[in-house]
Amino acid sequence: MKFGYVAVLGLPNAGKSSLVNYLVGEEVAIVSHRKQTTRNSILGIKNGKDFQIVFVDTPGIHHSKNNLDKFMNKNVRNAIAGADVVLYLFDGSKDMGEEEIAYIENMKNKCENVILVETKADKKVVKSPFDALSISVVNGKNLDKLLEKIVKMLPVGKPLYDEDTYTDKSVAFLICEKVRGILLDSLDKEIPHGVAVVVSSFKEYEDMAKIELDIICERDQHKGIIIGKGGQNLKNLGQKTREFAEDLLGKKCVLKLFVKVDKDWREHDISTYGYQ
Ligand SMILES: Nc1nc2c(ncn2[C@@H]2O[C@H](COP(=O)(O)OP(=O)(O)OP(=O)(O)O)[C@@H](O)[C@H]2O)c(=O)[nH]1
Ligand SMILES: [Mg+2]
Repeated sequence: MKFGYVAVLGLPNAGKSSLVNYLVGEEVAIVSHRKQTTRNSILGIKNGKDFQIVFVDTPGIHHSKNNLDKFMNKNVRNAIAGADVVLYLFDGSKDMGEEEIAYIENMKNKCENVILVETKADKKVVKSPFDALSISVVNGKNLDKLLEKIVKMLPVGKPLYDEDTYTDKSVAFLICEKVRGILLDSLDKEIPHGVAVVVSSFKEYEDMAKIELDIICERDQHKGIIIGKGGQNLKNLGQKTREFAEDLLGKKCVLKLFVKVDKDWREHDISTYGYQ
């Protein structure tokens, strides 16, 4: 039996969460066309006949010209240190910047257990400066091969999680993230990045659940947009979220959404509103 941790790294929007969801077979992390969708490191667990892989989906690497090295020395080294295998993902559908080239070279020199992965092979138009495994979650290209490669590199070990577990995150977290994901895809740029979503009440019964969520945004105007004309946006959001929650819990859900304004929520302790 093989068991190990696989850190999934790359720039924002590289396709990290999409890959983890695909391999795990569940919506563990939200995906959007916007950069910096993922805010927390999220575990996605994949079970095979003779292996268990714990993927660590990370927030996109955010570097500026000046702090590249600093970043390299701190965050990534930490992430790499805890991992048996590191996947570095880069977007195969666009040209790679010099910074990223330097970054990858640096990483290749510093650790041996890196697999370079070129994403979005289905819309590849540019030649990559690195020899990498080219994958696509749209047409499934090379995903079996990637999995095989990972398993080969994992140490022998016992699984840590039982077979039914596919993430370390709570149901509440997954539902809150779903709301954020829908907002990221449907609203103007700045608004969803200024939104936090928490569960303020969660009551689960044998055959149904009652869930209340607070959507906290930074401005009155944003609240109006999230709610929409005649409450239409909020209604659509509620419907999609309810379907997701019902699917997740396998039972009927009654869902209520409340939009609140707190212009400094980032500075506050949002657990006063609820939890994830
Ligand atoms: N065509 C195509 N699009 C993809 C593929 N993989 C991911 N995408 C798209 O790329 C965008 C970013 O995907 P994410 O999985 O959210 O990227 P991420 O690396 O997790 O991004 P952050 O969380 O912001 O760091 C989304 O619009 C995805 O649908 C792929 O194989 N092919
Ligand atoms: Mg992500």
